[in-house]
Amino acid sequence: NDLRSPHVALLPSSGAGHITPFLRLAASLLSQNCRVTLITSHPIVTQAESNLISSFLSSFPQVTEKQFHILPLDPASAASSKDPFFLQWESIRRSLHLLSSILSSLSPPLDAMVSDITLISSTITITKPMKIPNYVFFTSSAKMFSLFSYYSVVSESLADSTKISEIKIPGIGAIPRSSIPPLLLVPESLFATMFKSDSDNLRQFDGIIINTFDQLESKTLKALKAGEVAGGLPPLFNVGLIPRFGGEGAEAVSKWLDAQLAKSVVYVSFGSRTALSREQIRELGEGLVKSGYPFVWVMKDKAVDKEDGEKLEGVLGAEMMGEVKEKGIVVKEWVDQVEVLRHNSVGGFVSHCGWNSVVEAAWVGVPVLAWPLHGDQRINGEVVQGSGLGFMGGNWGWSGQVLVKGEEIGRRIKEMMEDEGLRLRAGEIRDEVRKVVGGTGDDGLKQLIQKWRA
Ligand code: BUP
Repeated sequence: NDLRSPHVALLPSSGAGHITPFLRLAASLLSQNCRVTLITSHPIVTQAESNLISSFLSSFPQVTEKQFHILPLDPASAASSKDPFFLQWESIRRSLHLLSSILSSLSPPLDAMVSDITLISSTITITKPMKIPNYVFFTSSAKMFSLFSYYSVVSESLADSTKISEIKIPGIGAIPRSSIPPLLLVPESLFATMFKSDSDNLRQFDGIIINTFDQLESKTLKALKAGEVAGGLPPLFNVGLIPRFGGEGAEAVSKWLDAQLAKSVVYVSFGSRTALSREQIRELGEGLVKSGYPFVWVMKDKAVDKEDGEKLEGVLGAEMMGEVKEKGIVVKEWVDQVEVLRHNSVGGFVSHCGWNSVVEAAWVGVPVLAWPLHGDQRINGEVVQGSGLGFMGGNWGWSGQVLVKGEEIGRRIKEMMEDEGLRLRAGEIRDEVRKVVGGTGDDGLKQLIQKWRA
C-alpha cells in the first residue's frame, strides 16, 4: 500500500563531501516517511565528519545508526597513497565482508541500500547474495557521471595524447582532455583501473542517484535518462536534495556578516579536503585584499583538520594577517557553509567546485568564480560555466601546479562581484530550483520511494 514506510540503509564513505549529501538524502527520506538506517564507518578520519554525524543523529533521533568497525590497512596498502580519504575508502572496501551480519540483523528487513560511489564494486558482492536492491549514490555532477559511465569505452585510447584531445560523449558533447582528471589519462594507474571496473559494475545496480537539478544540467540528464551515453545502465534518479541539514559552526562569522552591506561579501572555500600551498594561500590573501571587497575565507592548511595546528598568523605572516583582518574574516574552523552562503551579505563564492558546493551555490543563487583543482572539479566547473551560475577563473592548473598571482585573483573577483547579469542568472537558477525541489515537482525522489514501496 501507498503508506508503507520503506526501510533504507545508507552507506556513505568518508569525507564531508560524501557524508553531507548522504545526510541530506537521509533527511529527505525521513520527510517522506521512510525508515533510515545510517551505517557509519569507524574510526572516522576528521573531526568535521564526526561532528556532522553526531549533530545529524541528535536532530533526527528516529534514525538507526549502525557503527561499522573497519579493519586497518596492511602497511604496504597504507603506503600506496598520501590521500587519507582514499585510504579510508580502501579500508572500508576491504572490510565490507563484515557488513553482511549488520545487514541481516536489521529489522524490518531492508527494502533497499544506497551505497557511495567509492564503494560500489565491493558492496554489490555483499548485497547481491542477500537479494537487497542496491542503489549507487554518485556524489558528483551528472556530467561527471556521463564520463564515468562512458569511461570503459575510451580508457585505452586516452593514454595517447596524439590520438585524443577530447572525449566526445554521445548525447553530451565533448569533454576536453584538459578537464579529465589526470589519473584517468593513465589507464594502468590504480585509480583508472578501479574507475573502469566500477564503471562496468554499474550495471549490477538497481538504480543511480545523483543530487543535481535540471536547471544546472538539463541536457546531460536528458541524454543519460534516454540511455544515449552508455548501454545497459540502471535507471537514473536526480533527486535535488534540499540542504535542510548543515551542521554547526562559526557563529562569529554570522555576526560579522550581519554588519556588512547586502551582496558585498566574497565567500572563499576550497572544500573540506583541499589544502593550498603556503605560497598560493598568500597570493589568495593578496588577491582578496586587492579585490576591494570584504570577505569570509575558510582556510585549510592541512587536508585533515586534526593535523591543522598552525595559527593563522603563522600561515599568512604578520603583515598580511594585518591587512586581511582589516578587510575580512579568516577562519580555520568549520563554518556552516549553507548558512554563510544564504546570508544576505554574501554576493559571490570563490569555489573549488566540489559538487556539494556547486549545488549549494545554486540553491542560494550566489554566483561562483570557479577555481577547480582536483578530480571531478573541472568538469563541475564546466557545469557552473555552462549553466550561467558562474565562470572559470582561467586555466589555473591542476592540483595547485600553477601559482595564480594575487593581482589576477583580485581582478577576477571584482569581475564576479560587478557582473549584474551573472547575479541575475544565479538568482533565476535559485528561483527555478526552488519551484521544483521540495515542492511538488521533485520527481526523482518520489519515483525512488515509490519503487521501494512497491
Ligand atoms: Br571546508 C567546509 N563547512 O567549513 P564539496 C565545508 N562544508 O559546511 P569537498 C561546510 O562540506 P569532494 C566548511 O558546504 C559541502 O557541503 C560544504 O563538499 C561543507 O567539497 C561539503 O563541496 C564539502 O563537495 O568534497 O570537501 O572537496 O572532494 O568529495 O567534492
